[in-house]
Amino acid sequence: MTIETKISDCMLCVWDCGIKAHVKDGRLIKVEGLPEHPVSRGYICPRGEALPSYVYSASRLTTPMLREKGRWQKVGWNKALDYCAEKLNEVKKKHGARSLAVFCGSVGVENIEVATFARRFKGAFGTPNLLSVENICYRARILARQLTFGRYPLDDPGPSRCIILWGHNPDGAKGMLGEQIRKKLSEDNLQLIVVNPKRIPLAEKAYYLPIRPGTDAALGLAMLNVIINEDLYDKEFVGKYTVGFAELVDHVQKYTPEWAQDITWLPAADIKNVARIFAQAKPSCIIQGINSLDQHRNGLQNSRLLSILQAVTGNFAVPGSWVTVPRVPLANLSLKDREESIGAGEYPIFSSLWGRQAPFGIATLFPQAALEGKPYPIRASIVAAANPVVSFPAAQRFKDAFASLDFLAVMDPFLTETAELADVVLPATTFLEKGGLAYVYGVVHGEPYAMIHHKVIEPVGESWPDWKIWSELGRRLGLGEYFPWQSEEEVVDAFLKPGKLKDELNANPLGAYYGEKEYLVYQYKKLGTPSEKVEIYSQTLKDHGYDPLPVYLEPGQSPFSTPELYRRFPLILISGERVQEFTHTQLHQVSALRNSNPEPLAEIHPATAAQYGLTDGSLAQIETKNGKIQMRVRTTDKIALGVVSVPHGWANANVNLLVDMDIIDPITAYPDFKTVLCRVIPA
Ligand SMILES: Nc1nc2c(c(=O)[nH]1)N[C@H]1C(S)=C(S)[C@@H](COP(=O)(O)OP(=O)(O)OC[C@H]3O[C@@H](n4cnc5c(=O)[nH]c(N)nc54)[C@H](O)[C@@H]3O)O[C@H]1N2
Ligand SMILES: Nc1nc2c(c(=O)[nH]1)N[C@H]1C(S)=C(S)[C@@H](COP(=O)(O)OP(=O)(O)OC[C@H]3O[C@@H](n4cnc5c(=O)[nH]c(N)nc54)[C@H](O)[C@@H]3O)O[C@H]1N2
Ligand code: SF4
Ligand SMILES: [Mo]
Repeated sequence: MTIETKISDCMLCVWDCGIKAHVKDGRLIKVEGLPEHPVSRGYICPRGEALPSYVYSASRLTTPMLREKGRWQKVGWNKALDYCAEKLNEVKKKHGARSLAVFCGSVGVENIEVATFARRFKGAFGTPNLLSVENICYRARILARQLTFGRYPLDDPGPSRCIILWGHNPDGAKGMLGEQIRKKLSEDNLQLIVVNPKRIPLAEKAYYLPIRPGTDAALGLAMLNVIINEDLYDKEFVGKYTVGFAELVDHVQKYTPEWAQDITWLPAADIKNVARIFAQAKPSCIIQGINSLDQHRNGLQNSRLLSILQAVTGNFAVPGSWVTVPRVPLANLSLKDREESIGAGEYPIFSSLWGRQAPFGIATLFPQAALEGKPYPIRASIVAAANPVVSFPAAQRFKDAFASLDFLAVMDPFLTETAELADVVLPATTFLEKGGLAYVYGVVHGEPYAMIHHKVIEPVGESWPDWKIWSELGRRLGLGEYFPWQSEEEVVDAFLKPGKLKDELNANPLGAYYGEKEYLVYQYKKLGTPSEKVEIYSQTLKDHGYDPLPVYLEPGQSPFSTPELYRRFPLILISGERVQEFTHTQLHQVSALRNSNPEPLAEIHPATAAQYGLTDGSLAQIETKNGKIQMRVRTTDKIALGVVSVPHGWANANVNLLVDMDIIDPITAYPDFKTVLCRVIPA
């Protein structure tokens, strides 16, 4: 009997915590946090601790499967890949290469190996259509910050005196941040502000603003009004390093706290107080929920407002504010597109900002391309590391779209709801069974740190790592020249450019810092905006026909914008608050996690529940104009009156059946996940 302890990292979610993996006779038996890891510092969540049950779950796919006469048949890799190649060639011949869409989920954009090989394959095959969660997650806030600062700064809360948790509940979505804030609250003179329709646990220790969902821009504009009119902005920073402040001064005059009070349902006095605290504390740092503000018809502008709040108060590139880090020096293994992806013309900034091409097409246009052939037909898809029929909005339409294809292959360690629609499923290993690189810590944590991801165990069953599946499929399509690598070591080598970082990473399993945070970057570098300054006023947005300064837009559905609909659906549905047990649609099969979170629950204020004949534990039907689902109610006075918070990721009570894409952000094509009008009745 041999027990080995291996250093690795958990890639079950974007935070990529360091782990110690204990392996007995080749089998993973226990996982612990890694105190020496400089970013996660020993933190591990229940999902990380449950990794042994996840990786050996009985529902793992262990061989490729082909659908023959409507039934799954286990087949060998040769047969499965030959079949995929034959079908892909057929579709290419009939409809052209662009009729293939490669579809990636959150793992499929965050995991460098998974993302790069998907991109490389689509380039080699000749389709421009790589569709991904970037159309519903994260890209909007990156774009908003790039438009403002010319680069992408992230929160640097360690030294902050004031933190605003704006639409973010760290205890569910980023446990290590929750711990860090509690520690700061006990040691420091930290002023914490929480903006959230739900009184999250950290709100108990904060100045709490229970905002009406979808009205964050009104709060942001009114805060700017106070900061400017009370002379609380950073005159030196604004004068030397920004453009467009004068326009902002005029722009915000009409957005008074009294105006915002009626919209946000927050007292004007609170809005004023919070604006003053934020502007005066210094350094101050807004920690924005990754998508609570972005998944809105005005999402990019919501995020822009937060950037402007940071900028006018001088909270940029100083410790404790928003700070950029240098890019990790990795080789770019993507191939150039020969044509534009679907939607590139309609969403030009999303697709290309200042000549920087986005690697992704507009995923929310996929159903239209598959079902209606607009702008041209998409007839085949390879879905890698995504479960879009559950995770995407307008779920029924996504499901219909995937079901309508001439060919669908899914690469995943599990038989997901999307895989159930496929012609072929290809069993991918989980991250524990392959080596590679850790996520890009600079982009997710704002830490200029990199790590080689170390393999922990051998592949389960006959599963293969993504790079190998794409490479072997590529070879069968005559594209072998694009996939010259034969082993994981060769793949990692191809990513790491020769140099200091490569040597350090190879020498140190814990990883290495490759640079420093770029404090005061505006003093020694030109910012990447056209004016080379911080752009409060964005000429780029103006040139594309969008508002150069953010305005307030009522949510697409609301008591005020759609009063008729509101009469029938008088409650506001917010969806997708993260819980420690699950990552989106994943991990529901792991019993330790399922026992602690056995079923989806709709959170409703007891008074709201009573109004509709519901009590704690009643089974309710939740209905919007798009559909209905059932789940039990949890009554809690932590949630604002008239708001219903429903989790996402549950296939049998899929909240995305209730969400549509009728009104999407004109800049990013993001749907509105957070402000859907609904009603609840006893089921
Ligand atoms: N209503 C509502 N819906 C939402 C959200 C919301 O807030 N509200 N949030 C949205 C957001 S932000 C996101 S990011 C999306 C996430 O949407 P998805 O990314 O589609 O969701 P996941 O369930 O994480 O699916 C990831 C899949 O990758 C597989 N996988 C894991 N590791 C590997 C690997 O190494 N290789 C391969 N090939 N597969 C692997 C998993 O088994 C899983 O099936 O959900 C979105 N959906
Ligand atoms: N455990 C776990 N962690 C995860 C994930 C996971 O699936 N599981 N997914 C990862 C991914 S891909 C992502 S994108 C991130 C998501 O990360 P975040 O977007 O930060 O997720 P939450 O903190 O749950 O954000 C939702 C919060 O916003 C509040 N909210 C809802 N609507 C509004 C609104 O209109 N205004 C305001 N101000 N607040 C609102 C909700 O009440 C909730 O507390 O989490 C990541 N972390
Ligand atoms: S699942 Fe938990 S342990 Fe794993 S990376 Fe995410 S937060 Fe860390
Ligand atoms: Mo996400």
